[in-house]
Amino acid sequence: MKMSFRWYGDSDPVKIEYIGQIPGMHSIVSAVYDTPVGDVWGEASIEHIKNRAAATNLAFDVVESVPVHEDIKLGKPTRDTYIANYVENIRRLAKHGVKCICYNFMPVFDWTRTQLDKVNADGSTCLVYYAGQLKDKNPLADGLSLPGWDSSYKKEDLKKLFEEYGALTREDLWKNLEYFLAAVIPVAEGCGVKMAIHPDDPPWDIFGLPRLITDEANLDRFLKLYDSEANGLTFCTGSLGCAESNDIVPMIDKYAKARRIHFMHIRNVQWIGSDGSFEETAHYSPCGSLDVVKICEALHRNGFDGYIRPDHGRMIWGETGKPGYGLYDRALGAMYITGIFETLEKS
Ligand code: DNO
Repeated sequence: MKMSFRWYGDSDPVKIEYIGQIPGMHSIVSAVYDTPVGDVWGEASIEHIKNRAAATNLAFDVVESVPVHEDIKLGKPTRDTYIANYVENIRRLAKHGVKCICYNFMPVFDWTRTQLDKVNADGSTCLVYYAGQLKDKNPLADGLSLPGWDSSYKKEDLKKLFEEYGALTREDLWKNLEYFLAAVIPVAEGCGVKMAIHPDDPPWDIFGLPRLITDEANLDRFLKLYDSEANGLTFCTGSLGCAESNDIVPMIDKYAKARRIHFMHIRNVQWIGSDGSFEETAHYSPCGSLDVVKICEALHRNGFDGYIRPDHGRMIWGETGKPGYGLYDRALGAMYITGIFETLEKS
C-alpha cells in the first residue's frame, strides 16, 4: 500500500511540508481548484501541484476529485462537451504522472453532515450526522449551508437542479453513469489511470435525490457496467460503514481480491441509535464502530498495493481549519494505519 494525505493546495492551512514530515508518507492527494466544474484543467496548475509535492519528496499521483458536471449526471445534451473535457483532464493528469482519479456520481450534494463541530467529552470536535437534524433542513431555504456542498450554487440554481432531478428516475441515473463510463474508462485504460468512484456519503438518498453507490449489490452493479480494472472503487470505510447493514470487511476482501479497489479512505464512525445517525471518531478501532485492524488485514491478505489515505479526523490540540481535514488527527490516523501494516508485513 502507498500512504497518502489530502492537501487542498496552497490555500490549505495544513502546510505540505508538514505532510512530508509524517513518516511513511508517499503521496499527496490533491486537485486543481482554480477551474470551474466541467472545464479542462490548466497544465500549469497541474504542474504546480506536482512541483510542490516533489519539493517535499512526495508524489502527486492521486487526484481527488475530478468532479463530474451535473449535466453528465442528468444526461443533458450538453453532457458530451463535459465528457470530452473530462477525458482531456484524464489525459493531462496521466501525462503528469497521475495514476488514480477519485470522483463521485452523487446528484448535487457531495458528503453531507448536519454539524461540523460537535464537541466531544475530551474537548475535541468532530463531524456528525444526526438524522433528526437533517429532517428539519430544506436545501432550498435561504441560508442553509452544509459541508461538502458546492457553495457556488445560488438558490435559483439549486431549485432548477431539484426540478431536473425530479424528472429523472434512479434507472435514468444508472444509465447516465453507464454512458459516462463508456466514454471515460477506455481512455483511462489507454493511459494507465485507474478511475475510482467514491461511494455516496451517507449511502442513502437525501432530500429525495437518488444515490447509487451505496451497498454491495450496487457496487457489484457498478463494476459490471464496465468490466475493467480501470473502472474501480475508492473504498471509503466511513461512507459505506455508517450504514450498519454494510458489512465492510467482507466487501473489502471481495473487491480487493478482484483488484477493483484502487484507493482506500480509512476513517471510523460511531453508529448512534438506529436511524442512520453517526459521529465521526478517531481512527483507532476502540473509538468507533469499525475495526480498522480487520480492514487493514483484509487489504493485506489480498495483496493490496493501491493508495490509502486517513480520512476525516477530529479537531484536536486546539487546531482550527477545514472541518475533517486538520493535520493532527489525520497524522495520528496515518501513523496508526502505517503501524498496523508494518505489523502485518512483519508477522
Ligand atoms: C469527503 C470526501 C469526498 C470525496 C468526494 C470524491 O471528505 O471524501 O468529498 O472527496 O466525494 O469525489
